[in-house]
Amino acid sequence: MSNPLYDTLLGPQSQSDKVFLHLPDGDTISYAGFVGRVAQFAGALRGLGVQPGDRVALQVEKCPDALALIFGCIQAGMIFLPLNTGYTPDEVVYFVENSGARLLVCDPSRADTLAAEAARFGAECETLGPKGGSMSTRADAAPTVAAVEQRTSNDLAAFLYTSGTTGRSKGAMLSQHNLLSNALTLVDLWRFTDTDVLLHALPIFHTHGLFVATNVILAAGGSMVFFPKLDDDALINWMPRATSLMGVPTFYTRLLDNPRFEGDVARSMRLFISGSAPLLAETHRQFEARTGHRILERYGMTETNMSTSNPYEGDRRAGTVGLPLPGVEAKVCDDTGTELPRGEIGTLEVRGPNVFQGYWQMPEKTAAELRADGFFITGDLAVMDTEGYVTIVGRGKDLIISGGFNIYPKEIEELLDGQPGVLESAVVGVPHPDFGETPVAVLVPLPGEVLDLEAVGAEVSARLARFKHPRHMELIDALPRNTMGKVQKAALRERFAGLFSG
Ligand code: MLC
Ligand code: AMP
Repeated sequence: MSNPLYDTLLGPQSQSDKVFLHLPDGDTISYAGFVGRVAQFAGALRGLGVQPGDRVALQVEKCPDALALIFGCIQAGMIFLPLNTGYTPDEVVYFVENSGARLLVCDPSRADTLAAEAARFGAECETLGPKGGSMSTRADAAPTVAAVEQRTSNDLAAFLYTSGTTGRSKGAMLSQHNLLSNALTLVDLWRFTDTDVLLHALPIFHTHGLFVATNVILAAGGSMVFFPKLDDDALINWMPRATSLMGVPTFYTRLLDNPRFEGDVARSMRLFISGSAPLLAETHRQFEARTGHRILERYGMTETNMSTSNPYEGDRRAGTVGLPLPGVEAKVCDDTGTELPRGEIGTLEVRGPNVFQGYWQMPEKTAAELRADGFFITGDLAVMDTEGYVTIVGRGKDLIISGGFNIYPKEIEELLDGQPGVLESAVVGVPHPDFGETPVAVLVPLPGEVLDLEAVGAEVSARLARFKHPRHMELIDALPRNTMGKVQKAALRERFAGLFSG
């Protein structure tokens, strides 16, 4: 029997007393303890009748049991779908329906709203939170040893939903091999070992916190300090006992803004990694001046895991995302997929064992982004220099990244356009000192209508996760358009450029 992800990430340490998780209150969970808890969740899932290959959707707060449930899915051969805890019930129900999930595990506070909705689509609902829930109770009653379901490298391990510039979110299908090959490459490239202690303050529903941070630590046999969320003071308190940090750029700007982040607080650290959004070269420089450490920036996507990274040894170049990972090909292309000469700007395409298997039940969307020869069209505009260093210079896709969360303007515009009294709208990303970018909306009222922006805001709050809410909404007589009738978003971006960072 084999299950490559389970065997590689959990198998070697299953009897070990070594600490896997340090919890901020001082408690610890050993590898053996974690593996036992994972087995209990595998047993609980099986007890509910969930079968190998079934989808399990999770919208749960970050806590050790949430992580054990995810690995319980791996042990029992189920496909897990981790969901942003900020999503509204409307958003969650879409994922349950689209994925055909057999089970939804949500926070106990949400069960009343979500259970009936999930049932409409044939999914059962269980609960789990930092203080327990029905799923944890089921796990408590299950044995700490359980069979490991046979899986091959090509079997699917996870669906990660990602929005697009058109239509609803798509489930990116990730195989065991996608996840495992990337984790092993990163362990090697970034020199992770069993002596590493990673400060883990990222959410565990995205590629960064789950597949990069957690899988790398498990594959290396290291430990992590498992914070429920980013708290820069807590990071600073733990830093002298840690070796590494992975974060989005907001982590680094918040650390730099904290007067306690000084002196030799980072003395035991060997590596600071940034990704998921552009790190300003200025932040890179300030961080080096303060700590002596050059942040290692890397680049990835939900569909590809990690694709490029600055080197561990060698030149970490501020403003670049480094070189293609070993085993990953990256090229800068024109619209037809023809590679452009070095130094020219085009769309970045990547191919390798990291690239996903396609979008769940959306063959036409898969075909539009994944070429027949295996290259994935990232939609990011990039330039590659003669040494192979890649710089992301912009986005071909209409996307805003706020504090590492992706926001597709189209989704907000569709909601705004549907509000009473709205003729049309446009949403653009503008610079924000904390989140990097944040959405701003302009709305054109129907002729003769008086628009109530407060009512529009209330509808946005009810329907969309908080991080997607425009931080500013403004009425406008007409959208700026070019002669072809296309909305000139660049003009709007310019108009609001100084709104938060003036
Ligand atoms: C929280 N809020 C956000 C937000 N995060 N708003 C916009 N953008 C965000 N990213 C909201 C909260 O709901 C709150 O609303 C208010 O903003 C302030 O909250 P906060 O307490 O300051 O936020 P905090 O919890 O500190 O979160 C900020 C953050 C967090 C940046 C630390 O968002 C975060 O951990 N981001 C990481 C995302 C991530 O992991 N991305 C990886 C994607 S994978 P209110 O109403 O209460 O004021 C990927 C591939 C790759 O991209 O390459 O890695
Ligand atoms: P997601 O779909 O949430 O995985 O987000 C992936 C997107 O984040 C990429 O397509 C890029 O636009 C962006 N991204 C990730 N890492 C970086 C980085 N280091 N620099 C710039 N953009 C990044």
